[in-house]
Amino acid sequence: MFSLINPDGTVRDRLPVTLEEMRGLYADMVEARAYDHKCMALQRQGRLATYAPFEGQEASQIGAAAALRADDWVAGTYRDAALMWRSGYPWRLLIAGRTGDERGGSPPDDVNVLPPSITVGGHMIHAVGLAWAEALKGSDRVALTSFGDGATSEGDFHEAMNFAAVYGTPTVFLCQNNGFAISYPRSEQTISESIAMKADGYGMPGVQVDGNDVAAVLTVTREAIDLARKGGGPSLIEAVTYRLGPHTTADDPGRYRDEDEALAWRERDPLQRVRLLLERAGGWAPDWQEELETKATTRIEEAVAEAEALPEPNLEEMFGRMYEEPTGPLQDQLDEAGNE
Ligand SMILES: Cc1ncc(C[n+]2csc(CCOP(=O)(O)OP(=O)(O)O)c2C)c(N)n1
Repeated sequence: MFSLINPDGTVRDRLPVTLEEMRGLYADMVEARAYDHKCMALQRQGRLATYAPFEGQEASQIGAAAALRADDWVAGTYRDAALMWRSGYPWRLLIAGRTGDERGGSPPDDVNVLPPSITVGGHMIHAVGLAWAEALKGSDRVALTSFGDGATSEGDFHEAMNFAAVYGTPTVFLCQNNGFAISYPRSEQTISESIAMKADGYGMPGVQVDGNDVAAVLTVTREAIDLARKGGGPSLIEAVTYRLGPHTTADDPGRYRDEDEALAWRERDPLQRVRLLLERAGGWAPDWQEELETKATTRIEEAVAEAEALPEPNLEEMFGRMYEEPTGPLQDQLDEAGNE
């Protein structure tokens, strides 16, 4: 498994970024965690619908996003808010989406990030299509698709991987292996020794990386993107990480996993190791931490206020996002809803 930063903050090899860039990645992870904690609290207050926390997976998401170009495509899941935000999707729309507001699913036109996929695996196909379209148009954009370990047992994973490999589409498959698909452990999900090795069967490179190591994730994602951008086709990355929280706010992980395991993974916290690294390099101080947390909280609070201040959506907005022109059955449903 490829890694660069040890849990104690010592470094194994040359880092792919400067100290200042590492401070930036750390700041992003702090902001992402602030968002995650805030959303858990909002859901408990009844202000958000079900929420899927990503605590513990910040390095996988921020590291991968940092390797992308602003105009590349991103197709992720309900658990990928940090990846999506770092790729341009505003917090306020992610929050709005979680309140059930359809407008949360429409990012600004210049943001090439799809709304989060709730359908496990379905968006991998979209990412392959986007990448193929870019290749056919002669652009050098790539598409990165992120998904969980459980999603690799979906038919869509096979179809997407096979098509991408056969047509050499510039797609980067990022599997965040966080140990579980709801209550189903990774060891029972697939008997393959690793998820990365599944790449062999499709004829593409596969790499396993420490998903709690932001520098390592950035390095392997950058390599996969460089390869795709210069016409070398798709790759599969398995970022080995752990979901510290529940599957969603509707889940109780105490029923299917030993909480000592979660505690052990807290020792491998992706933020802590970068903090320790920065501290060793003279790039961290308690007042800077405080400043980061204050800034992050302010930004998230502003995003919540903006999402909650959106005027009530109208019925047309609920129906109008799927097709250019409404289909007959959709129009009937709209008419019926309007008459209620
Ligand atoms: C096609 C499909 N089947 C089942 C579900 C219900 N479901 C939601 S999340 C989930 C588990 C996904 O696990 P994994 O891919 O490992 O991602 P994680 O939630 O751990 O990030 C399932 C089965 C769904 N949303 N879509």
